[in-house]
Amino acid sequence: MSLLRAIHADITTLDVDAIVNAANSALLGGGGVDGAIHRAAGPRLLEACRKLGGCPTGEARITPGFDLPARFVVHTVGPVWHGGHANEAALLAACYRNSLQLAAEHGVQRIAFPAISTGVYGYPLDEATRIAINTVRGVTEDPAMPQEVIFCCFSARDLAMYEGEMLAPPGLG
Ligand code: AR6
Repeated sequence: MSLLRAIHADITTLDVDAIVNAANSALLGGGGVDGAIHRAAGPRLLEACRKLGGCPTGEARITPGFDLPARFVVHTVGPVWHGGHANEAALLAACYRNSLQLAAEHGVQRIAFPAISTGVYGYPLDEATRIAINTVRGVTEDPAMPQEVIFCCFSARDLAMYEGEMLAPPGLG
């Protein structure tokens, strides 16, 4: 079982083995956390992403972190919120699961996630937070998974939501 914690920070500043990018399926940059990661990693990140040829929703790809303190960036593509009946929950859970799997294959021990899909993609924060925590808890029962998973919240409101959900009994809600 990994250590899970939530912090309030800019994910581009974290000195961890891998940070996760909430990307789009082109993997060619964008706004939000994606834009911040590309700015901080430098232009070599875009070059590396071009070679990946995109990524379907729910899947993950990995690149070096280049100028970031983090050694790797795991790029995953969250679902756009369409009201909850377009497989959004399963796709969001797949983002967390596939990102952790890919990170583990690269020897990552400490990994930080942003709140995938809860910005531009419009996923309601409470539901997205529950999926993030429950999926990570389930996956990291496997000892081959990263030892420490950090939920990197970009606002005090997001941090309060994560802290509340982490204290709630697993599986409820
Ligand atoms: N560190 C940590 N979290 C951040 C940072 C940061 N530096 N900047 C923003 N966030 P979003 P999405 C938070 O919109 O909803 C992009 O254009 C933000 O407050 O970045 O998955 C992509 O290219 C929010 O909590 O990602 C896609 O087109 C969370 O990161 C699209 O947006 C996710 O918000 C993906 O949308």
